Amino acid sequence: MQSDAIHLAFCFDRNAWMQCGVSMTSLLETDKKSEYAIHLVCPPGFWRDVLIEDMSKYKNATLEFHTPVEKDFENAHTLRYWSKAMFWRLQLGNLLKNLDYVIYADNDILFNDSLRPLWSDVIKHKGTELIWGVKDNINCPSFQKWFQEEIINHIRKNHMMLSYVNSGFLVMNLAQIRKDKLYGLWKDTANRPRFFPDQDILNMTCFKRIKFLPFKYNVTNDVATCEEIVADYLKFGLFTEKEICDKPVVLHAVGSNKPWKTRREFQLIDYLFWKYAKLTSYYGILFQDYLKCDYVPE
Ligand SMILES: [Mn+2]
Repeated sequence: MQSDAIHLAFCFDRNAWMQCGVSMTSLLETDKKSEYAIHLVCPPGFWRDVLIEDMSKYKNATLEFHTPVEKDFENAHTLRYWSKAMFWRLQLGNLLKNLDYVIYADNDILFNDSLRPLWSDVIKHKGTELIWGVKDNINCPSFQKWFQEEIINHIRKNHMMLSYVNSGFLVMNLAQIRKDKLYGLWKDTANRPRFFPDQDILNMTCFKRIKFLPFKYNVTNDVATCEEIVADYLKFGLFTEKEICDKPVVLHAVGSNKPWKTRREFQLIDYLFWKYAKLTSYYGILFQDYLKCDYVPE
């Protein structure tokens, strides 16, 4: 592996290892030239062997497994369909002690272009921002109407309007996170009830020390179905029209409408998910589960 490898991390428990495999497949099928050092934070289990075997055909990538310290988030607050694995991203500074930066991606992300340009920006960057991320659609009034007033008040109260980022795709400045000893704070406050647990923690503790990424690094599935959100993005200056129309690098299936469990007319993200799922050794299991699912969005 060349020293200029792009360092990328995923975190998952036994419920999401197949989705992580599909996400990695999408990246390595899309970019066969760049070298990737992929860090997988997950408990030990048979999935490690399956992923190693499946990914062995990609000579431009190495996989390294890291076991999360699960007890640190045993009492952490979760809600909706989220698992405690969402907090493991907060451990990357400790687990990847030799790295100054890492790109973190959720398992519900599909890649549509190389991460090389982003990583080139990362390695020449001199700033002390703690995280880099894309502004979240929660910043948009037309999106907020779907949430309880409480969430909006919570964001307003914490002065996060128009600067709240989505935590599904991040560049993390691990050196600065270690230097500022943020892990202790993150761990100790994770048991407090929050609307978007790990995402709120990151936004509140990194506030004003966040570098905003272009929209193409976190294109959420609601953009394809809700034109009000796009109108708000432009109206409130979150993104320019050109940014919104740029070729997506990262597509993110936010909310409960996941490509592997939602019966609906296909969007680009669903197409990409099944296109790459088909190249994995567990496609049959994914597709059987999909046929059994009965979730149809309104
Ligand atoms: Mn996600």
